[in-house]
Amino acid sequence: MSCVDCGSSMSSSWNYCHCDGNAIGSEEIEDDELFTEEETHEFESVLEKSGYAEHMNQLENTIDNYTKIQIKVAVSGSTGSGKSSLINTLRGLKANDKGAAKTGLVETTKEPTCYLFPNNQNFSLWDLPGVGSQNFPQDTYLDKVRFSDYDFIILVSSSCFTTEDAWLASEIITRFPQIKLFFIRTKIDTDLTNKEADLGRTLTYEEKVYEMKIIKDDICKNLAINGITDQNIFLVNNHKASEFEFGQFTEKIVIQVSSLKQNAFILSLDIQTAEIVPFKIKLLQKRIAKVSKQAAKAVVNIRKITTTISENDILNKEIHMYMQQLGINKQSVDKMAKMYDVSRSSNEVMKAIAFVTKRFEEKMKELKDKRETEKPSAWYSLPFIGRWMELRKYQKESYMILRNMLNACFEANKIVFNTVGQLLRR
Ligand SMILES: Nc1nc2c(ncn2[C@@H]2O[C@H](COP(=O)(O)OP(=O)(O)OP(=O)(O)O)[C@@H](O)[C@H]2O)c(=O)[nH]1
Ligand SMILES: [Mg+2]
Repeated sequence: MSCVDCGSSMSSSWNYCHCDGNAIGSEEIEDDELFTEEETHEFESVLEKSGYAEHMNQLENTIDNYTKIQIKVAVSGSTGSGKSSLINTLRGLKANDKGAAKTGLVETTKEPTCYLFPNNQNFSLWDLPGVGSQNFPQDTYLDKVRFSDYDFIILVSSSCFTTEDAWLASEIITRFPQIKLFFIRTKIDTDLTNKEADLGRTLTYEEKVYEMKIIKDDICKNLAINGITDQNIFLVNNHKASEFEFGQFTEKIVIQVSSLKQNAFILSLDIQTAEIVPFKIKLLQKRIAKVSKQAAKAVVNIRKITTTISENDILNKEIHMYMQQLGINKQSVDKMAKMYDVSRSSNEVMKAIAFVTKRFEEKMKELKDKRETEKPSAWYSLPFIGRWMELRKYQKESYMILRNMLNACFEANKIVFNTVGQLLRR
């Protein structure tokens, strides 16, 4: 894989590239991130027009608008190819988890079934029966599944492309050229195990890479026969997202999904891959300026209207989002261990989580004590320049807390990843 910032290739997908792009930074806050004079004027006129509570609601909606964007993904392919298993892995679930898609050796997906992402109900994955299955014959397939409704389509196969797969791929490309198509070849683990059984020995790393190349070349050749070139093809093991090309697959979706939906996709994915985490960090970092402005607005108003969201609520919610997005809590670590099939949390991981939690409690307590001892904001009675400067002062305080906490979560995330990486290499 290569770094999203510097482009250099990384030897292991379980370590971050330590180029400057990934660093969150701890120096002074850039002036263009702080309240401008115009924004202060705007804030005042909005307060007059819609009132404080309404304005805070609107702000929250704007900051979290990624959860309002609809993303619909179709997953199709022949019976037993691993569609439902792939959907589970993308949703960060194992087949025996609550709410997971049913998987099995006999035909299980008979009707299109919708699965929502746990932290974004507007992001849906559709498990579609394959072409030629009982209720979905080839001649009515396209009318029945209505591919035009989807943002992208994933075609799953577990062996050589069937004639139905090839037909479907060329129909999609001809009829819906605007929709991105991804080809997923599952069960690579089984192919390699079979090869080892044939040879009567374990394959070396280089031999595995060579076998994977043969499989990929074969898919390319089959697609090319049907006039399909230059496609997104990824080889995966649905049971272990850490193996083969699962991470590259998620990264490619991020790159190819329209920019409007990109943020929604990144923040909704509840699976930690080394490819996705740097995207998550960049997005969370970008939110700091907006969220710290919201927090500052809460401070200057809190003594006027007490029924609405406070500075403390805003920071609390945002920092919990960092922890959830970067997997810094016991629940996420357990989930990651389960997904990657490694023994549960090492001491080092637990220490990293405890460190973040402790720092979070300390920071919030410091802020609470500060607010309790300082004079109530006389914001409304200050001259304009005073109101502007006060907003900036409060914003800087929450900005520093958020940046500090994002840094702490980033460091803890590196420890989690490196630990999982080491366990996987054993
Ligand atoms: N080893 C291995 N087994 C897999 C993989 N993907 C799926 N399986 C297994 O293959 C079987 C079929 O997987 P499903 O996900 O149910 O396949 P499907 O395409 O949804 O099947 P239908 O719903 O019947 O069309 C299950 O036993 C899975 O555990 C994989 O990448 N590797
Ligand atoms: Mg299924």
